[in-house]
Amino acid sequence: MTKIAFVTGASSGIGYATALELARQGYHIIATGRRLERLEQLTAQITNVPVHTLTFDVRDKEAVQQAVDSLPAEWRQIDVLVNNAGNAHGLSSIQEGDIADWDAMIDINVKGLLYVSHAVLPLMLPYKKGHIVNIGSIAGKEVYPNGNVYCASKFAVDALSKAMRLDLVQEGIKVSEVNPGLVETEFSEVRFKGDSERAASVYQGYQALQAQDIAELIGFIVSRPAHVNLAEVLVLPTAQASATIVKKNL
Ligand code: NDP
Ligand code: 8X3
Repeated sequence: MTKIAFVTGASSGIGYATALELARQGYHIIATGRRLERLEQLTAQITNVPVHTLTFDVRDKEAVQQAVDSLPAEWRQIDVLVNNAGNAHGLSSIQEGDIADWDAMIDINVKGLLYVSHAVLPLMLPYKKGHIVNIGSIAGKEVYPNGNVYCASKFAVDALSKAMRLDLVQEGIKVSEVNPGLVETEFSEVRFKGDSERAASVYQGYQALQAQDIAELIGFIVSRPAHVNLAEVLVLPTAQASATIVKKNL
């Protein structure tokens, strides 16, 4: 029987690796992001199952709805939604923060997750089954200096994941939350606005998690038996003990 996974932020990092991992498990993949060329690169790598790409900005609620409405009939019974699209923008104290960065983080990480869930849920509810996996962060469990609004956005993802689990339990839909620590992706490139040297320094002196580590965890979560829900997982590099304590050999 066909299984379909809808992955946001599949053009990079955790989302890209997750799309590959779920394809490996036999899921037909709906891969979404803004960068079409990256989604085409992903599609070219997946040869065992069909891939359907959708390009939209999760901040644009009409575009999100139009993209989901555009799905052909054979792509409309969605089994798994991975709400992964998101980023940090800047790392500044609250008094020096850039309002445009704050808007981006709240609009993408919080409102974008809501818009996508709102559009996709009607494609799950009639079947009384389905699985939503929200990508939170250790930043949604602990605040750290200068993390303020990014942390707030991920605390919101934590609250929404718990709330979605409460609201959807009677509908037979599982909600899981994966909270990674430091994962080496384009995350820091985006946070530091293309400053590659600063971005690379975040991952120096220890073995950071790789996108594949998170993808395998998501693959494990969605492959549990129907009666098992791994509701929340905090996954850290071995060298990381908290949001601020990392054992580095520099
Ligand atoms: P990347 O920067 O590598 O990937 C981010 C993905 O999100 C891209 O595919 C990007 O696609 C998509 N995205 C960003 N903004 C938008 C938007 N406005 N509309 C649609 N898609 C968007 O970072 P990661 O893979 O590391 O991040 C994935 C998730 O993991 C995020 O939610 C992040 O907060 C979380 N996370 C990351 C950690 C880390 O250390 N890396 C740790 C904990 C959580 P495109 O640009 O093509 O639109
Ligand atoms: C990303 C991990 O510690 O940079 O959510 O906030 S961290």
